[in-house]
Amino acid sequence: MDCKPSVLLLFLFSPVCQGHLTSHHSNEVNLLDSKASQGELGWISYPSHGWEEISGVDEHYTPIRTFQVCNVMEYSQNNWLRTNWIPRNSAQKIYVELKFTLRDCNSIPLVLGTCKETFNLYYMETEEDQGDQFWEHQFSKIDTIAADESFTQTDLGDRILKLNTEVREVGPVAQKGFYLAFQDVGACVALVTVRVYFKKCPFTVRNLATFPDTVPTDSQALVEVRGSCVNNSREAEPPRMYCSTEGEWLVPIGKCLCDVAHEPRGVTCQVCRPGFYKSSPGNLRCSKCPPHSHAHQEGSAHCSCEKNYFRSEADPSSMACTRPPSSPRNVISVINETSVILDWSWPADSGGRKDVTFNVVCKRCSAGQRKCEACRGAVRFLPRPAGLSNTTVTVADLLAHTNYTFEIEALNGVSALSSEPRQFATVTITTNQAAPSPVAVIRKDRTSRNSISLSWLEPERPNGIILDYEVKFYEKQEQETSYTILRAKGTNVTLNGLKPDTIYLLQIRARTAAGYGGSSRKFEFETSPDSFSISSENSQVVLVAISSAVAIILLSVVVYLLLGRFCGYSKSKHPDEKRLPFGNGHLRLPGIRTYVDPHTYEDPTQAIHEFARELDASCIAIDKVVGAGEFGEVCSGRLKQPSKKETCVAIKTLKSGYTETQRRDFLSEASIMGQFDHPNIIRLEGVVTRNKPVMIVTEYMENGSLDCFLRRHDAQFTVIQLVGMLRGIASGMKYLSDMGYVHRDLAARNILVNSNLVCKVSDFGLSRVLEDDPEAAYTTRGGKIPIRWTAPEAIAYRKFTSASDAWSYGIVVWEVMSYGERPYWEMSNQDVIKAVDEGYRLPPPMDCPAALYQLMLDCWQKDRNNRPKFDQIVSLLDKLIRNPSSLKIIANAPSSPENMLLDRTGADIATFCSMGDWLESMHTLSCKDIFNGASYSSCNTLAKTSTEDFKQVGVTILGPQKKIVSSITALETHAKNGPVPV
Ligand code: ACK
Repeated sequence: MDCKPSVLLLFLFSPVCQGHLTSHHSNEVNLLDSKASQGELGWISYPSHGWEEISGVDEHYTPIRTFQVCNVMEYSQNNWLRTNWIPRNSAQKIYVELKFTLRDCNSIPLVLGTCKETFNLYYMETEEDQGDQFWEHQFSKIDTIAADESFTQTDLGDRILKLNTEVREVGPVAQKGFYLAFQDVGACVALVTVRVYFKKCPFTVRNLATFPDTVPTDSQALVEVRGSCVNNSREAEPPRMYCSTEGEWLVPIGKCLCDVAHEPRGVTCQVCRPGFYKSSPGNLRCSKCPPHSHAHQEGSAHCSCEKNYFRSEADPSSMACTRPPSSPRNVISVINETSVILDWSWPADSGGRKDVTFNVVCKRCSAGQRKCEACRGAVRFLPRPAGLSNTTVTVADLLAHTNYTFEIEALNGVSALSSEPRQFATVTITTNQAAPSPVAVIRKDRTSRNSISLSWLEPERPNGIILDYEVKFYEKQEQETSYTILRAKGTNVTLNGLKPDTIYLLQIRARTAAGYGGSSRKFEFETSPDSFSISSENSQVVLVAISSAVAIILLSVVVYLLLGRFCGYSKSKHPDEKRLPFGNGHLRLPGIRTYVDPHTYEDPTQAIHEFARELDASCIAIDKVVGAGEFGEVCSGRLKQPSKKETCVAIKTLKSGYTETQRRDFLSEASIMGQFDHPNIIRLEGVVTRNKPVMIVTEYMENGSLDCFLRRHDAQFTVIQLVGMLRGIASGMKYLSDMGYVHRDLAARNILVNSNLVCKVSDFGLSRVLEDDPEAAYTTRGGKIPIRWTAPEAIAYRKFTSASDAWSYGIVVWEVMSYGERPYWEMSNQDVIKAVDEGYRLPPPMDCPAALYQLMLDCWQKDRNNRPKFDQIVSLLDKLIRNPSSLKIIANAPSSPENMLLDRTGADIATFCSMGDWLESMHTLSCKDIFNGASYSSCNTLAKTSTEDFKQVGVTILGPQKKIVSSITALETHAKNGPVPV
């Protein structure tokens, strides 16, 4: 056997080998580890000269037991090595890890072709240890094991040991235990270690739940495992996890929460430390006790308040403990006869709370303040005596010349919890002289046909010596239009000279040195019937007849006056009702009057004489110059025509040195105006063409042009008045559009206002369109157009229609509602065109009713067909006037910003970062300075700025303020909705 090869170098481990000797994973449970055995393993070797057990050392020079066989020189090898009985434990599937070396047959010289390079692995399950019995055929083969590596020969002839590691799975195993067996059929192999293990999911804690050691099943199915919450925690959602066949925990679901007064620390829930608390279950850390509270013990759910500090029931445990407020300070009283206004300062210490309120107790005191008693119920507190959130109260109905003490106490949410004595601020006052209270009781003592005797009781509170009583009476029927007043020294009076059988109403009031007291309520008395009077039935008939007649007359007068005085409310005479002289072969539609362009007349003088009356210059007296027009001065004066009343007139003159074209253009306005007859169109009285200066005489409008008028009377009209004016303008425009006349320059400056606030459309002309209007600017196409008032299609391609007039009307509405503000403020015409084209629109003026802003937006529809017609505008405004509550919803109220379209005022608002930038772009630098100093810097702050805020920072000049507020509305809308193009 000397020539028998050996496994050699079995225990010399090269560095390459060391990597294979990995440590076991924590989820592997060993059933057998040959390495762990120090002594003989005692495995059965059959035949006995096959496998032999040898002692060696591992890489750490720890002694280990190994088995080797190397009968390569002999034929028909069948050497078995059987392990001891291995209990299965709870394993369902076992793993066999073999570490071995194997010589490669080429490295063995002189082998006779019997050399093998594999061996076989077997197992056998049994319910119990079978001792030394061994029957080869009872074993089942697991696998043939070949070496990945083997002994190899280097060039130098050295052999290097390669340690192979092979793992095989066996399962399912079901019996109590099993044996492994290794069959060698002629290889040169050394079994260095044999390890048998199974896998498990090891005990773990996830989401504060513990999961026990779990052995996976042999199949691929996951094992669902329910976790248990760690100590001091409770299930928020049942904790679960899955154990995989590889012994890994998967998919943690659910969790546990640490109990009150406990916090998570690592995988446990621990009590809160002293000074900390936790009032609800959860996995947050314990919180530090809030101010004025403490937790001396560990594990506190709440912190207790320090002495004299409290927590109200509604206070959360995270809130600091608080205390009652100190007393109010600096009480001031302002006495007004028998009422007093008390005013005080906030307490120096509000106790750390915001819910401070005040109670006021009234005490009536004797002179010297020695004895005080609670005031009786008659005293009135405004708004109330207790629970005051403001630092003021008015106390009324006190007695005159009386001393009062008021105790003012500040309270907060914890005042009721404190046993400390309460602190008051007191103020003592003495009321003044006061007028007497009203006479409450009047009695009828005697009545006759012509007189009534009455008596009454002195007022409950005379508040001084009553000098006399005033007795006022009148016939009930006359409704106080005429009445009689008597004075009585005492408390009775006889009213003489009354009508028989008539009801009288009567009121009495007492007078002291302090003046008259309040009047009594109205008392009703009736005189005795007159025996000679007509029967009561007849008298009623007569009375009804008389009253009806009077009512009808009154009504007629009122209607007549209204018709004549208010443009907004008046029913205008229909244009067709008065026929004007037409002729000249122009096309007329039957029944519909249309406007005739005077330029279509070959001879313009003919047009003038067709439509305008020639006035005798001697009938006209010029008083003064009121303005300047394109062709000459505008004067006021008087017109006295034969057999007519003298009237005030406006006189437009044509300045001397005019050309024939200028004369024609000047008079064309009269030719146009003369065709119109409507209460809201300026009325032409006539022209003077035969004398010089040539004049156009119109009715006089006392208040001049609307834009200046509104600027002069900023914020002085009610919304209804403004809507009335707009209604008048719309009515005039309806008339013009019905006539087929397109105004082209409708703007507040071209509306005149008379003394009754009636608005009339003026400034008619042809070539004048826009020649004499200072607002008109040349467009790229050469026309001169008042850009800000003009519809986009008229600017772009001179498409002037009644629909473009409607656009201008929308601008007029904006001008009126903003009291003559300049549309688009200081933006350049080019910017206006661009902004409007991009879909942006003027924002609503301040306090503008939403309905009117909607009307503006409708007028500013890009598609002119979608704009309202003037008749629709008139009926809309009529409806608003009839239903004034519809005007109460304000367009610029933040509640309805979605209705508002944007004004970008020439620049992208989003690009302005500060109020300063914005204002700079608006050219209101004086305001900018103010704002910079007042920390109105961010757009957000700006958007929240109210008119009140502006007042505070000193922007009180109405122009810029309005401008800014409008811009703010735009900003606000922008901030909320982003830009909203139409
Ligand atoms: O705003 P105003 O005072 O009103 O200034 C202008 C100025 O003449 C130039 O147009 C005034 N004006 C024009 N027509 C009339 C009129 N019919 N009645 C009173 N003022 C008028 C206008």
